[in-house]
Amino acid sequence: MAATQKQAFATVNVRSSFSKSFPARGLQKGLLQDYILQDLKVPQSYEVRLTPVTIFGPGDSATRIIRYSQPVSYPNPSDNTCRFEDEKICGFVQDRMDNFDWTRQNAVTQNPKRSANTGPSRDLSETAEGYYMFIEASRPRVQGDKARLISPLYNITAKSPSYKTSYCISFYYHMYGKHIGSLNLLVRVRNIGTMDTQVWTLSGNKGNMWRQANVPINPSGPFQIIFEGVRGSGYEGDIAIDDVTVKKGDCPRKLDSTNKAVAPPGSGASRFSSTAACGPLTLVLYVLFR
Ligand SMILES: [Ca+2]
Ligand SMILES: [Ca+2]
Repeated sequence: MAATQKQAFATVNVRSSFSKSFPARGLQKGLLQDYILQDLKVPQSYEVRLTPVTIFGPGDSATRIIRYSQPVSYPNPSDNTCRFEDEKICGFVQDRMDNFDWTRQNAVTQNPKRSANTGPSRDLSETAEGYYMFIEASRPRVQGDKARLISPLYNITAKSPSYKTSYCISFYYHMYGKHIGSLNLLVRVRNIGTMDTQVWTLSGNKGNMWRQANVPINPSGPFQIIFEGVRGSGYEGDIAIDDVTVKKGDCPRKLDSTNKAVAPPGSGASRFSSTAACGPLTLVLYVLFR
């Protein structure tokens, strides 16, 4: 088949449907292509059908239902802090590809039989009502189990593929207990395919207190942040987070020896993920040519 003749049609069903065709240029085997549909305005599910068209006619169609995620106005990309006080947790969602989930809790809803000597007694606000997110290290968890919490999509517009914008991710963590594992911060950039890059990591007992981390990132396109809690060697290993801020611009210039940047976004240490989460008004259609 002549690659230059290929086209792909996307059909989008809302109440009515419309189709768009776009030339599939530069196709290579194994390379992921993406195409952004920007005229979707109804917040519901979409049925997307993709049909390759060659000089010999249309090929087999692939159809998939893509659900619209709940619009969130908070946090927004400019300056907002998620304190996890609302049960919608600012649009953060649990990863389903990991081993367990983060738990939302406050001093009132804490299990009275919870393990001593680990986890926070209150959230960052020091009130009994204030919520935080944490990973519970008690059974049935085993060493190495991971729980990921994924942020909404921060929809920045890249002016060119090489254009990068500075953001500062600030958050508070509580890592108290003799069996504390690791807390990792990943950035998932959506430009060419989807790539997860670890931008920060911390391991081990840091004492019974909330500490702040400021992590600079330079994403080259729309991005999500992911908190990954890793269960350590035993049950005294609860890890909690609170007050997450994603702010455009550089991080405040203060030295924090607990911060440990491990890799800038886009450089190595990548993990592929196929999770399909949509921004409010943009649907990214991936086309994998085989
Ligand atoms: Ca809180
Ligand atoms: Ca999970």
